[in-house]
Amino acid sequence: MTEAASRPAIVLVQGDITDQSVDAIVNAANSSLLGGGGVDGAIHRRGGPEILADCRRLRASHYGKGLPTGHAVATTAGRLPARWVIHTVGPVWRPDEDRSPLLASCYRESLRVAGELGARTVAFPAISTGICGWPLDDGARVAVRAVREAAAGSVEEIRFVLFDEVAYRAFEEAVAG
Ligand code: AR6
Repeated sequence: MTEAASRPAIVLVQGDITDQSVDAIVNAANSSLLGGGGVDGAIHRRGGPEILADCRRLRASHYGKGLPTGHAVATTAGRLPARWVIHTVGPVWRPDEDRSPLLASCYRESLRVAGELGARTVAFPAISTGICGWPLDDGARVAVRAVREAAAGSVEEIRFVLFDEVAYRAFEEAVAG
């Protein structure tokens, strides 16, 4: 599904983000940058040790205390069919607190980094909707609104890669709504 506009096209794909041939793949990381489960685990497994080596260098330099929630930083994509992985840290969902500005910031900051790199195609997972527990429908709405409002620089295509049909449908509704 493609959205025609002067803004970057929003494309929805059901599948595994590590299969995507794009300039930049966004990783739903944690602040340690040293790997984890979900998308993070899949990206490091498939991308190989070069990604972790870059992450360790970031921890040893600019991000000694880790990458804060809502921020984004790029590394090599190792053996993935992409040029860069952009790591961002999604907020854990809390029923008693609206943390959606932090989730929106993940998308906005990732696009800012992608634009600085000159990336034209960027693949996003549904950040925070797995281990972080964010309800899928709301996570999809925040994601779509954030990328529509963000400055995208060189980015021509924003591809949301949804792992299953439920996630795909949630994003389809968010794009339509
Ligand atoms: N391709 C596309 N989407 C995927 C894939 C994949 N290979 N694998 C899972 N998803 P999650 P989070 C979907 O848990 O909630 C890690 O331990 C999944 O179904 O990967 O942001 C990190 O280190 C869900 O819809 O990320 C952090 O500690 C979405 O991707 C923490 O998990 C996000 O699920 C981040 O949690």
